[in-house]
Amino acid sequence: MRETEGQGVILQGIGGFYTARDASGAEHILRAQGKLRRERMKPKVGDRVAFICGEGEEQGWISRVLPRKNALTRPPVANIDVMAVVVAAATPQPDLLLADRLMVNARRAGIDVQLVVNKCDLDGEQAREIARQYRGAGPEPILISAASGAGVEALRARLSGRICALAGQSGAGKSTTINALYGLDLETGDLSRKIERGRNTTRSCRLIPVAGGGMVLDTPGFSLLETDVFDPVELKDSYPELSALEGRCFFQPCYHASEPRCAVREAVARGEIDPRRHARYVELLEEMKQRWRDRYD
Ligand SMILES: Nc1nc2c(ncn2[C@@H]2O[C@H](COP(=O)(O)OP(=O)(O)OP(=O)(O)O)[C@@H](O)[C@H]2O)c(=O)[nH]1
Ligand SMILES: [Mg+2]
Ligand SMILES: [Zn+2]
Repeated sequence: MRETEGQGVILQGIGGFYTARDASGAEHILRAQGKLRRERMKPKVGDRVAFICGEGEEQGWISRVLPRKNALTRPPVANIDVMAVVVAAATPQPDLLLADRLMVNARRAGIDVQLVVNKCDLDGEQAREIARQYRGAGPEPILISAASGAGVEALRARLSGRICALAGQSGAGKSTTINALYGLDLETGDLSRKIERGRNTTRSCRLIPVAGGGMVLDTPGFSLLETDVFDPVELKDSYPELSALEGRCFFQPCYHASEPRCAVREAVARGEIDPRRHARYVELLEEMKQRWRDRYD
């Protein structure tokens, strides 16, 4: 039997079936070869893969996952240039600790982070308040209303030509934002329906090629997220506004939590770093210390 070999990017993976798009734009339905499963190499959306298709066969096989630039477990995606962390100004109440966790995981994976505050039409004051908390914490937050279109142009410019994943709480408006950005028609759902069904409207990750050579990745929201386990002293390295003061504390290394003569705590006291963002950092730090101690249990 003749076989053809190809390479492509995984757009979606559901129930062990993957859709990959090759350079010509053709899509292929693939399954993972047994050897990948034995190696516990589970392909992720965004992976570049090599595949084999038997002549006349509808479905091919993924033979190899090409080296990854980066990868995340939640959401389970690979080779992302930028992660847009989407929070709603209202409805649902923004969970900024969840947003911080997403940012930490992305930064540790070497992925750029862009905070997007959506639903500004519902509560503009709250949206600006959230943006203030992230002063110095990476690029300026982008405030949008996916419903009215306000700010969407600025976000489109920021994501242009890159592979961008939107991640965040269920109901924050990730799918609605992608629809507004690119004139698409992804399924969206109001909060009462989500609660009724007890789950997300978007149920799997999906990578969508868009005009201008970029790709956008819609992900299911979640309400709980654990940060990966790592040495707690590294946590501060994922907070740009803390890293900016690195080396200026009396104690070295400094956790920037309760140490005396800590440059970060002094910046918080002067109002240069937001106290709520710092308090959430301390909360994650305590959690990470606990999990680091328990890591062999
Ligand atoms: N008022 C207002 N409502 C919005 C806005 N953006 C989204 N919504 C609404 O918020 C609800 C949730 O939007 P979705 O796009 O489904 O949210 P999601 O983040 O994709 O949710 P999951 O797929 O469950 O993770 C829908 O009813 C949207 O119409 C906005 O800017 N303003
Ligand atoms: Mg969605
Ligand atoms: Zn310090």
